[in-house]
Amino acid sequence: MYKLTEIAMSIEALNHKFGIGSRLTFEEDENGLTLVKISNNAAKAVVSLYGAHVLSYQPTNEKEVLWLSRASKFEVGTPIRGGIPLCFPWFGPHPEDASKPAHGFARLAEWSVCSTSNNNEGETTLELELTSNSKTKELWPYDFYARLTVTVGEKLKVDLSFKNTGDKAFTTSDALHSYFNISTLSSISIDGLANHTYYDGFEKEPTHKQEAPLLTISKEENRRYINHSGKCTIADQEWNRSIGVEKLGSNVTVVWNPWQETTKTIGDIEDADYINFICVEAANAYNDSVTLQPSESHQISTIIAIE
Ligand code: TA6
Repeated sequence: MYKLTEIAMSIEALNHKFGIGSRLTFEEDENGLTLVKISNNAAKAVVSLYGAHVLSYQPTNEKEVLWLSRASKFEVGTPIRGGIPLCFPWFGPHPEDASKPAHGFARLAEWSVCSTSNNNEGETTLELELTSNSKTKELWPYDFYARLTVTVGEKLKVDLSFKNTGDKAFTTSDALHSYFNISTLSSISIDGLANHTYYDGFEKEPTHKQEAPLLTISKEENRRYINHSGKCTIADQEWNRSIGVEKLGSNVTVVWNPWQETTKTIGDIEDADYINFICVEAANAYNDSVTLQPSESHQISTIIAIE
């Protein structure tokens, strides 16, 4: 188990210092995780301080936008399945040491609150931070400061920024691994990926190119599109809605669904539930990995809205 950072403040102290009336409150869930509940005129959202993990985003009068597995464990040491896991400071397996946690340790760490606010547009913003420490250095020997900014309104904006606070350069890969709630896989198509080249799964070279204007999912997919910085739109016929997924600071887009057989090997997704989500992820990886010299920063963002 990786206990990377301690819970810094009690629920009472968090509400006292950072609560904003009924718009933003802190609660402990039944598993002992600290949740931030945000509710304003435009939307509701839930964020876990464990992992700085957005668990839910629901615009007013809309269905839930993010998918959260009903089989997810909500325990320290295990990543939460669904919502928006943060992959940092590496995406996928560690490049040299497979014993290190997949997708890095950001999703396994307790993050601290640094600010909360409302703006004139009625949006509510939560800022969380994570600083390197002796435990993170056992896994990755660099000094960094990371900040996650979640803004909840008619759109959900999630920005992950990280700075090299040490004296040696480092290279990272990362992702905002968003799981989207859909009626069923056969009802969706994804626009925005045509003519882009992709790695299929873990292949060494990106040998595939998407010719079809729309991507439909009828088997396991694990596509990593390179040189892609544009918008994707997930059209869901049955629910008569589209989810727009825009991004900044990312040139790799990942589309993942494990389909039937692989889902059976994943302990925290019920066998039948793979049809209810699709991952469309903003990433920095491959030719878009990020190298930061001392004092340099990078930001990757995803902007999600029902259209
Ligand atoms: O983004 C796709 C992917 O990297 C897949 O290869 C699959 O493993 C998925 O993420 C989930 O990873 P996780 O470590 O959360 O089980």
